Amino acid sequence: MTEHPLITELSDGVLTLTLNRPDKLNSFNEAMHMALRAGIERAHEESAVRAVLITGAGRAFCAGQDLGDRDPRKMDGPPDLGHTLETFYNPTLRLIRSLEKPVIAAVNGVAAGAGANVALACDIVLAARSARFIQAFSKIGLTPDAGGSWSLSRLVGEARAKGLALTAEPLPADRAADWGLIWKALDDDDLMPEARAFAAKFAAGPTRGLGLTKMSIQSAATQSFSDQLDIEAGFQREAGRTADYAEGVSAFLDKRNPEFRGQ
Ligand code: LHQ
Repeated sequence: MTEHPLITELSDGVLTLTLNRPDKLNSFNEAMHMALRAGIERAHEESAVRAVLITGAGRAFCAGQDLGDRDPRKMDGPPDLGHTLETFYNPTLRLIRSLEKPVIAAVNGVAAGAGANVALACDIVLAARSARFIQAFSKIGLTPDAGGSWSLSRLVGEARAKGLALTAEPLPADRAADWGLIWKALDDDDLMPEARAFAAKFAAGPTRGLGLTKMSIQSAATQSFSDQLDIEAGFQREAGRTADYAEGVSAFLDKRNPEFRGQ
């Protein structure tokens, strides 16, 4: 029996999506692409989902595109890889960025090519110390995709972005954290417990406020200071009308822990 390429589990508000092609280091084939997209779409649609956790089965997070699926020797002419990106990667990446809920990547092992950049599109990236990030594209004559050129240059600046992309040198998780590419590197055994704890905390948090926080930080990069002040005011107006804001302030004044309901 063929294993499903994505293991999906919803528990206590956390939707966990585990890339599940361990023999191929969880590289993307079409079935895995479509399953991951369906998982993120579900997170958009269901209010019961209040946080998403993406990780990989086995020893890798994801080795990018399954290169066996895109073997030029088995094709009549040159492939249209732009079509592959437009059809499979880009819609999913846009769904991750536009999801108004936190998305955590638990990078359990190597993350290469588009696999690294799917992780970097997430909101909180945690990585096992043994994991490494490889912008593998230049090794096979390609150029960063899956948002990598955008994410790398914003997260670590042009010099490091170019260094990573042009050399394809593996970046160990600790250095990725030191450089600000990811949120945290953790001992391997601590990765999943800590990632689940993060996800659980978000899932029990003020969902609308967290979603607006994500949108606010994302919008800031392309706004003037003055325009961003207006955006903040609009978002805060909306956050201030939520039941979770009322609960947060009441709990503070009553000196108790808040019980957010994601409303
Ligand atoms: C793989 C893969 C893989 C298939 C490991 N495919 N089998 C977008 C649009 C369209 C087309 C092209 O691409 C893109 C975006 C991209 O993602 S381009 C970049 C694609 N990814 C890569 O170039 C990375 C290729 N993989 C590697 O360099 C190594 O496997 C890494 C450094 C990730 C891990 O190295 P090792 O730990 O030494 O493992 P391994 O190489 O022995 O791999 C284990 C198995 O996984 C092996 O299969 P086998 O049957 O021999 O056990 C690999 O063939 C398979 N595998 N990556 N992307």
